Amino acid sequence: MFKKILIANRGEIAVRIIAACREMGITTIAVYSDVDRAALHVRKSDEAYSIGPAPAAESYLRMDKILDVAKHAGAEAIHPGYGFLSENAKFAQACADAGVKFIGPTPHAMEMMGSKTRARQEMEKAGVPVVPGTSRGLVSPEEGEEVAARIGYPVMLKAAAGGGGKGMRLVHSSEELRSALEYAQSEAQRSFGDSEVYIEKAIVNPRHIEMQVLADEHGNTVWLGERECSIQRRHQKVLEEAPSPIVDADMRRRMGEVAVKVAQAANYTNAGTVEFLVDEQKNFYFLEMNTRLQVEHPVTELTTGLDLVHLQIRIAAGEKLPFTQSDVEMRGHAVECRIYAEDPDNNYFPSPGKITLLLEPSGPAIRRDSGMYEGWNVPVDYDPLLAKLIGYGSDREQAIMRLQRALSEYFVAGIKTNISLFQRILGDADFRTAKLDTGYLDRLLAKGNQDEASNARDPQIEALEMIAAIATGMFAVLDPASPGTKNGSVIATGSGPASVPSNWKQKGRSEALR
Ligand code: MV4
Repeated sequence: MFKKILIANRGEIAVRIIAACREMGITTIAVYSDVDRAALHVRKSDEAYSIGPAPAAESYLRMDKILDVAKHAGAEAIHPGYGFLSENAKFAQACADAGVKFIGPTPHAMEMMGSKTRARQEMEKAGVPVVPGTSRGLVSPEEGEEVAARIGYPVMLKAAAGGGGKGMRLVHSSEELRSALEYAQSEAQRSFGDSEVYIEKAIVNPRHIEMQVLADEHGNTVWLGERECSIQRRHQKVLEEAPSPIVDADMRRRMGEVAVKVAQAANYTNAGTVEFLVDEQKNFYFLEMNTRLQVEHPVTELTTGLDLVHLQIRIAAGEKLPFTQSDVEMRGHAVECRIYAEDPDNNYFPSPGKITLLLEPSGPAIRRDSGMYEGWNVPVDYDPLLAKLIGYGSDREQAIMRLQRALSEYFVAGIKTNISLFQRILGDADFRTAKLDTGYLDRLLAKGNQDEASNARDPQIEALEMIAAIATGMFAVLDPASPGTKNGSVIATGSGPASVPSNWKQKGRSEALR
């Protein structure tokens, strides 16, 4: 087993990986940019090295600097986390060349999945269901029109080098196709330096469901169940759950077996995720494979009882998978909320700044993976994901109930967060009945805006109510017997004198408040 691992990442995922290393007795090496000098992953690691200025291109994306640190500090392996260099085949190759183990798949597997047309070709060959369409770049608008006429409109134009929705165009009719293709090709060229665009039949109101796989370096591959990831906004996932409420045991096994086939066709090793689009008839189609540990991996950990980071490290160290497919048991339900530093009242715009007060939930079946602490300054330079709050239960209802309770206890001051959004989602009738597809969140937010418009309130009256509430709280702190308290604790309204059932309790609380 490795003695020392470098974590080429920051935030909650770096903290998560450090925790796994600590459990395994592995020394951790953090890297940080100038604005992350005091970040939580730096404070939690055994050693930490500066790698440059705030912009990721000058720090967390600098392969040379990270490999220099690895050599200097004696790291035997590098965990890339997600984002940054995690799906960069050149980095995986540079690690191999430097004699440092990259904790992830081979450069070859990463390259195959990096090109969407190449991946489609390989998957068709392997007998994996893909969305009807072409597996090569379109050479002319005429070819596009021909294929579209055959598979039927609407169609989707996609960049071969894309993923995550960039360079993607929905086309409803042949009249739109020529200009849409030109647009998609030029956007693909601008974004990826590669203008290759292919065509697929558009799946209407799809769900996004993905399957976790794990493969060791001895030819053993297993699937670990699916995650429902349809709740997203602008290709950014917001809430994920395992299992998917629409997947039954038979569909799960079929999806799992297809995912294993995908992994084997790519000679895949380590942890990976096979993404599927699922149509309204529950047909599923291979979309792409993510060659990294994903943000939402905790819901799979909670429902399988496995530790994916431990297993990634053991696989990278050359160990065999310590279990077989028939040993994998899925139990209960887990729901994850991604807590972002963004302002719900300002179109979910990033909201960096200092965290002045932080009260964090815990309790039965609540997991919190966090990269923040009170007093920390959230930088503007990176993804605004602060933490993930995950609720587990024996069924979906219990997981949701626990999550609602925990969310009500979460208090972050100094910056804006999207915590309020989750109370809306978890209380929403369509969410409760699992009427989900990739358009769900946009519909919910549109509904909310209507409600807000019809319930428009006078901001001056709102401000006065706020002042009154703060004043009540202050009186409570200064004088536990004030009308604003009951048994020494603050109550919501300040009407009438508080009863005093127990004097010693009140004294104790007033002491504690000093
Ligand atoms: C699609 C699709 C409908 N039909 N492909 C968006 C991101 C990229 N990875 C694939 N995406 C889609 N591909 C066909 N043939 C709808 C989407 C899509 C989507 C997929 C997953 C999660 C969220 C999404 C939001 C909008 C569109």
